[in-house]
Amino acid sequence: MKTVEIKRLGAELGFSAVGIAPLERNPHAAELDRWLADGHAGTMTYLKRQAEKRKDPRLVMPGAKTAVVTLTNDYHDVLGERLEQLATAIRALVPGATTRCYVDAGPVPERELAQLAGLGWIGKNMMLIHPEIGSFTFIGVVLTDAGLEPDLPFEADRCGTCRRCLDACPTQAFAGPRDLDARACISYLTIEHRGEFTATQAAQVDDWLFGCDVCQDVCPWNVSFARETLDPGFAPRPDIARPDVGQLVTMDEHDFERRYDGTPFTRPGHRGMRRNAAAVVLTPYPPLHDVERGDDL
Ligand code: B12
Ligand code: SF4
Ligand code: SF4
Repeated sequence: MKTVEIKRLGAELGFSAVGIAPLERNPHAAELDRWLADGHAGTMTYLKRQAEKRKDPRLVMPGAKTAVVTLTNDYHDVLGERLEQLATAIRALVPGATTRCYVDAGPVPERELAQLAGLGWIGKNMMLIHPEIGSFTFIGVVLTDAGLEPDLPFEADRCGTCRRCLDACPTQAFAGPRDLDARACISYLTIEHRGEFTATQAAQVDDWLFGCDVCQDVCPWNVSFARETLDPGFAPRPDIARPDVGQLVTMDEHDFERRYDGTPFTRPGHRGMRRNAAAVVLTPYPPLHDVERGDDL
């Protein structure tokens, strides 16, 4: 009953889907180990540091028994607030229960938990695909020790013989189905990679300034089901949706912070976004020390 009530509250809060996963050892721990050993994580060293917890999410919050997993079809700042509201509702419903919320940043294997919570399957592009809303979703997780009844895992693999995502990737970043070498992925290069680009990396980035969605755009499950969000909390900001690439190359740190504070561009930061913009316009950019203090990129 509590589970039904939590799902109802989740829908009321604006989540597209909510499911409950049991916390147990990650059934795909070996895949994670192999992926890391192959060097596919590039400079994302935090993934190695967090590996033990990703392989056994019970270590993330001792005493936690289940994960309440949510899907939302847009960006995580708003999602974080909603997730806190859902956690508050769980604590109110189960007196004495404790909760911890995670969106993207923590050591939680989010796609695994979403599949275990029955919210969809992991596609060949590694995305969690919900059969009715596709894969343009963000996953939010509330770990809790409240005694909740878990859902059944989503066992089917609805990719079948399709391989559109693997073939469409502009940089052929997939070593195989469900095996992405992040080092060649435009999303990794433009958002997570630390350091300057080599000539090869700059060429791979081509005209992608920030992230890439090709392996989702071509997926039949998105072509059929993905819907643009109507949620006002996620309305696109024109300065982010269509930034002036030429300006970004020369923008100083102060100006960057003024314009992009609180946006996803702060993840690569001023240096990273200038580097991306320079790769897009393929022109050398002014030496960094002229315009900003050094940081650890
Ligand atoms: C590191 C990371 C990246 C890296 C590496 C991506 C990757 N494919 O691993 C980079 C920077 C490239 C990246 C890119 C993107 N990311 Co990202 N990323 C993460 C992060 C922080 C960790 C993922 C991770 O651990 N990767 C290592 C791999 C080995 O683990 P895994 O992805 O969990 O995969 C497991 C399963 O595939 C499983 N497995 C293997 N074989 C099989 C077979 C079966 C049958 C099953 C069931 C499972 C299974 O084993 C793996 C290990 O447990 C998560 C958030 C989180 N905390 O989990 C977000 C996350 C995965 N990213 C997300 C998003 C949205 C993106 C982008 C779309 C962003 C963009 N537009 O640019 C792209 C998509 C690229 C892609 N096709 O994957 C979302 C995905 C939502 C969804 N619906 O799936 C997440 C969950 C963040 C969030 N909270 O919403 N990301
Ligand atoms: S996000 Fe783009 S570059 Fe990365 S795997 Fe998907 S299609 Fe390839
Ligand atoms: S494009 Fe095809 S193979 Fe790739 S995730 Fe979608 S259904 Fe699966």
